Amino acid sequence: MSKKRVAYYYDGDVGAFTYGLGHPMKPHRIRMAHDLIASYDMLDKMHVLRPKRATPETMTSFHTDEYIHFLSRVTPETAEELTFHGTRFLMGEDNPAFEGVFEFCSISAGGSIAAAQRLTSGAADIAINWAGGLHHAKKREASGFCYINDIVLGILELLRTYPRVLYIDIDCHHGDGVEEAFYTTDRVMTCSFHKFGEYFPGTGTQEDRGREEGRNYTVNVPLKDGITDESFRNVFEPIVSRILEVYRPSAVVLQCGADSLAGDKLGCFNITMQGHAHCVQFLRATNIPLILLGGGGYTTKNVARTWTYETACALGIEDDIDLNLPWNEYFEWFGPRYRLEVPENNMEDLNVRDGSLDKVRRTALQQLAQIGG
Ligand code: VJV
Ligand code: CA
Ligand code: ZN
Repeated sequence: MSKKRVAYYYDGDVGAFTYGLGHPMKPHRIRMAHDLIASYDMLDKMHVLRPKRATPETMTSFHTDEYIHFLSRVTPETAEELTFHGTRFLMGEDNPAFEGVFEFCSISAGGSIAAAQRLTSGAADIAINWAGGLHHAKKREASGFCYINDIVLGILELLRTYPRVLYIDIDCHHGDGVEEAFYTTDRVMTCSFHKFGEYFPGTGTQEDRGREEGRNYTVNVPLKDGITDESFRNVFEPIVSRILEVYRPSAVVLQCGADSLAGDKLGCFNITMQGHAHCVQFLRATNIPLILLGGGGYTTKNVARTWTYETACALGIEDDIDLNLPWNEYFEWFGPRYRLEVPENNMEDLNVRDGSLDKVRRTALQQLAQIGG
């Protein structure tokens, strides 16, 4: 099945929100990606939809009433008072109470919930929300640039129809918020690939593999600096293939955090645009209903490039794409080469030097052998 029905969720307001001067998270990159997607004439090849904003009530299917009540009211002016001087809800430098923070969250969450509904209704094979993927947000607090966990909300929506959902997270950081939400259930398997060792948020060892009914349904793949396309593929493909065999998910949610790309401002991996997009191609080829979400990504022009290319992969038109960028609103940002590429650099791959990559893969596959079926 080569042609797929793709639903693409985008709200034209999202690019105007700002976390504040100097903050690495820039919602503007979503608009840059959208403009590039438009300039490649991809919009008329998919259903382009503006998501309904998520309401406070829908958000409380995961978050506490108290936290949502707080978030829906907080402003830059009232933050000090409403957080009891920064002692509650984990608002601070990583998670500032910026102007319009709740509206931003409701766009992000609204997109992921709508994407889930588009799959369960059978109206799409693949649904995309580049404004989603905010995997650190917790039930009762913000964390790591994330306030509302749109991923958990989207998965909960999928679980109303599907028996089993697979969540895969290729952001450079550990997908701790999603892992925690489904740690004790076998109806969601979570699998995060991430940098581990003196790195935010500090969780995600292979010892953490779920509890009770969820035992073995949490898969962590801790990695070291400098992982290349080849090394990444050497863990991603065998682990995800085995998961698909033993778990047989009804739907897959892929968090496409772009801070795993080479040259990212906060990331430390050496993955190219093609290597990153290979994960999308690999999951698309399984013919399982698929949601693609954004996430991290701090070298904004590379984020825009990669999410554009991954949109083309969802459509199955990546081989027809001209890697010389077409004229677009932000063309000058993409110099000096003006190409759709994120090349690798010369950093050392610390995962192969000491055989840690093989060890991590072996441990993950051993864990998956414990799953009956
Ligand atoms: O490492 C941390 C936490 C600190 C305390 C807060 N200071 C600001 C930084 C160190 C321990 N936080 C990480 C959070 C990373 C979140 C990643 C999110 C995702 O990609 O996984 C999904 C969207 C961190 N790393 C870098 C920064 N914070 C950082 C925050 C800033 C900043 C520079 C760096 C906030 C404001 C400003 N500069 C002006
Ligand atoms: Ca990850
Ligand atoms: Zn990240």
